[in-house]
Amino acid sequence: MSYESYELLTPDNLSDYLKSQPHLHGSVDPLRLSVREVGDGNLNLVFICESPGMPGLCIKQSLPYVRMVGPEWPLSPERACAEARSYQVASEAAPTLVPRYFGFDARRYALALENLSGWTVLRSLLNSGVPAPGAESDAGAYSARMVFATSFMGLPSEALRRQVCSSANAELCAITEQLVLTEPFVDHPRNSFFPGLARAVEDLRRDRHYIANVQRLKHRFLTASEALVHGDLHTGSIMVRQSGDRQVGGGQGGAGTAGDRSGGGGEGDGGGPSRRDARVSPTQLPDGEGSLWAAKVFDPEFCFYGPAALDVGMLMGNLALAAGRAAVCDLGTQRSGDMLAWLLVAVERVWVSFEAELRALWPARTDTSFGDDFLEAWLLRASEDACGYAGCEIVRRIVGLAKVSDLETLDEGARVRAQSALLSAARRTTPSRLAEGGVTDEPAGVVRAFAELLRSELRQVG
Ligand code: SR1
Ligand code: MG
Repeated sequence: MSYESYELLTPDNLSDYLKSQPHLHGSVDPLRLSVREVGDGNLNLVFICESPGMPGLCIKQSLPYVRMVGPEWPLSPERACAEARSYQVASEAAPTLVPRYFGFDARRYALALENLSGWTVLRSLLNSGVPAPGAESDAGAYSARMVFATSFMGLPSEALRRQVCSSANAELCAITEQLVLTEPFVDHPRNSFFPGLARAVEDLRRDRHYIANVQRLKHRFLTASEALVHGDLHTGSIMVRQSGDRQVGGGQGGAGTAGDRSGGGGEGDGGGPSRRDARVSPTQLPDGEGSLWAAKVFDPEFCFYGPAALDVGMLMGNLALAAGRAAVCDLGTQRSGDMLAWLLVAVERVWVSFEAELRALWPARTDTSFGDDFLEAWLLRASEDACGYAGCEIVRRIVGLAKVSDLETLDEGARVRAQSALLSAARRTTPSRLAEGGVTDEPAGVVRAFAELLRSELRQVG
């Protein structure tokens, strides 16, 4: 590995470290500091630093190895440079949808970020049986804004080529290539699952049509440098907080430009001729009473120039995993049903928001020789990619190394029931199988077909 050795931060040395970072003293006072290490992810150290009467800070430092495995799996801390790049772009392109970014210390591989102590990790909230309407739309809008700002849509071609060259994140991409797009589909020592799932896993691996689509998606992961994507957008990479109330039928749920929570329907502005609002209108999706939630996306250390729909797809897959949990969890019949219903709607809304935000931004594209018909074709393929990546994410979180608490905290019987249903749904995420279940000549129809097949698989496992 080619990085210089560096001192790891600890609760004991953070005060001295922060003294050496005067630009952070508006957020914390190094002399009156309390520090908590809160990193519960797979890779890094994360410290919440607070001083009385001040906003506080989050300091995130990359470890030189994979935390979930230990020093025997070395990993260059330079992924923190990639994460800094993503925050830099997001601070301009989607400032309300990410934590505030205070800068990067390249000597210590440490990022300084907004303290989100009042916020909750979306996965934890969902595991406790609480829906977060609004958060899924924010996440879809985040992805769209990043795609627009970093792709051919928002960048002149020379700048785009330079960005592609300077944004490689090879070591982390290799992890995703292995853990998400390769190992779960073959016999590999890092995989594990209950014996009750062996038949379903075997069937999936022998399904040549499905595996060919996984390989198409892996090939796109390797070669399609469309946009600077987050690369690991799951429900553990999103913080949420209640942001207000909404009214029944208020139409706040889906396609509003993120941050604009005031206008009925919130369709954003800049509508050009290619916007087909009727086809993606949030009023197609059930809306309800209750709280609205705001989201902030964090942890973009896996970012790279890749397929534009990777992020929405991964998130849709993780919402599907949460739906698997809701289908077998007993929260009381009414609450379980509501939770499952919301999660299935949320899968669609991630896409609806992504699509609507891109359509709203499209009139401002840099190269208007790309016309509206091109956008339609691009969105259609993106929706197929999104469903495909959702399927891969489902499979890898069930079969592969990095599991999710949504399912791991269930007892064996419930877990196998939910996982079997989810694997069946994943196998149907190829474009032609989705076409059997719905109207798939339009992007929102492709994603609706995915949500419908999840609904029908999960209906049977409760
Ligand atoms: C070895 S890292 C395992 C997983 O953790 C990260 O959050 C990514 O999802 C990766 O696949
Ligand atoms: Mg992570």
